[in-house]
Amino acid sequence: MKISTFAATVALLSSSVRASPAPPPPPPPQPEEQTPLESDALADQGLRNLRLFLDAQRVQTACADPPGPPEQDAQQCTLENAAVRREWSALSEKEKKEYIAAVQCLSSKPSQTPSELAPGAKTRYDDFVATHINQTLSIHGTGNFLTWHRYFTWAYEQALRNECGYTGYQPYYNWPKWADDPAQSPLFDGSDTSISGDGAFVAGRNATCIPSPAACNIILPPGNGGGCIKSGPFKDFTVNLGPVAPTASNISSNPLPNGLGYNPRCLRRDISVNASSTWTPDPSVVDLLQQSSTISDFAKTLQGDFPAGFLGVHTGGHFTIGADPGGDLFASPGDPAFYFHHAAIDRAYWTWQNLDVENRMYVVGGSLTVNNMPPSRNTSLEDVISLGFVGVPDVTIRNKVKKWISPSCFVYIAEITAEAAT
Ligand SMILES: *[C@@H]1O[C@H](CO)[C@@H](O)[C@H](O)[C@H]1NC(C)=O
Ligand SMILES: *[C@@H]1O[C@H](CO)[C@@H](O)[C@H](O)[C@H]1NC(C)=O
Ligand SMILES: *[C@@H]1O[C@H](CO)[C@@H](O)[C@H](O)[C@H]1NC(C)=O
Ligand SMILES: *[C@@H]1O[C@H](CO)[C@@H](O)[C@H](O)[C@H]1NC(C)=O
Ligand SMILES: *[C@@H]1O[C@H](CO)[C@@H](O)[C@H](O)[C@H]1NC(C)=O
Ligand SMILES: [Cu+2]
Repeated sequence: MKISTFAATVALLSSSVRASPAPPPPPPPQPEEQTPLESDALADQGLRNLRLFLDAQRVQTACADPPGPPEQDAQQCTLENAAVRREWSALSEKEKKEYIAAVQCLSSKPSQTPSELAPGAKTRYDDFVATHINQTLSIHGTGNFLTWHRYFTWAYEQALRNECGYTGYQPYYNWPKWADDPAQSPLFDGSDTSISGDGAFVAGRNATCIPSPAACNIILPPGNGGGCIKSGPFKDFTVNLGPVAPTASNISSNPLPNGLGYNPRCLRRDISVNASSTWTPDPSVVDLLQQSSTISDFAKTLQGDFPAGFLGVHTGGHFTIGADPGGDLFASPGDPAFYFHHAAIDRAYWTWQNLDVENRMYVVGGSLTVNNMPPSRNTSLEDVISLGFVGVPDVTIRNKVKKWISPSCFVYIAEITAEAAT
């Protein structure tokens, strides 16, 4: 079947309805002090729960006589030896620059994807984009969405470390903290310790309609960008793959219908205060974490219900970045910002699991097809996640739901009060 037929069911597709006004005046400066976020408090609560759970498990293991089969994973990975993923603003200037240099390194190394499968995959960075494009319609709105993206983000972190000498872990972008003004966040402020900022302003653009112009249930007005990013470390970054389902207009189309052909172009962004302030402020994340009683509820609330006019935190975060390839469901990992957003998605999943460790560890919900269209069997813990030419071993979902398992052994720490030392 053609991608475009499927893509019609995937509501990141959208288009144009209204002409945009001139860009608004610059926003007032952010207050220096921020009140603690309730969503961060829930993450901390989750971490305390996890510690208690692991301590209890350790006691049980120690008391077992004769010892039962060793809980190998728990022994290999503890809270003490887990990797710590931090918010970008908690990294020092040196750590930020090391991360940025590693991404640039990955995007200068040769691809491992056979060129007959993806002629547009030129770099190691592109191997990740190609895999995501290739599997888009079996990893979104499906039961493996959370675990697939957990493994994908981990694999990227490993490539930065093992192939490009990065010594830290994948940082995340804490949506609510910057929801009022993402372009002023340390991640997107355009400085040399950011991952570059907004695109150049392109006038005369239409709003984005979701799920489609015919069903304009959610309207996202154009932001202050839309064009190529103007400054910062990724100013000269080249996007090679896609588009497949672009929401930005005026992008040269890919030579191949599957989006895997070679289509070099600039990285464009359209940072959207409308998307972030409407869909990712603290109460939205708190609701997601507190009101989702099952894994299916959680995944559904996270990914939105477009016919009902609900964009959700996941798509809201993608459209906070926007433009090309950020606003393209298939090609979005072509913007390095993707991994910060998806680390935050994974942190939300991790937090939700930790809020009820015993009941939320080995659960999976959803089917094999996008929003179960056409109907398919339910996802199973034994289903395999394969990341193609990203080059990591195939794993079962069972292996990824348990987050402290080796090799993906990590915790998220907010460090909301940490002062970034330089
Ligand atoms: C795309 O997926 C197919 C089916 O799983 C696989 O055979 C192929 O190698 C993949 N291509 C890329 C570029 O990963
Ligand atoms: C905006 O939408 C109008 C009406 O659908 C269309 O004619 C026009 O080409 C669009 N403009 C852009 C820049 O996409
Ligand atoms: C569209 O792209 C062309 C060529 O890159 C450029 O000259 C033109 O200004 C762009 N128009 C808009 C509305 O972005
Ligand atoms: C976002 O844009 C929509 C559509 O233009 C508008 O109705 C809404 O008020 C905007 N929200 C914010 C917070 O700017
Ligand atoms: C999938 O799981 C749901 C929820 O547990 C259940 O209601 C449904 O019948 C299952 N579907 C199939 C095809 O087994
Ligand atoms: Cu994705």
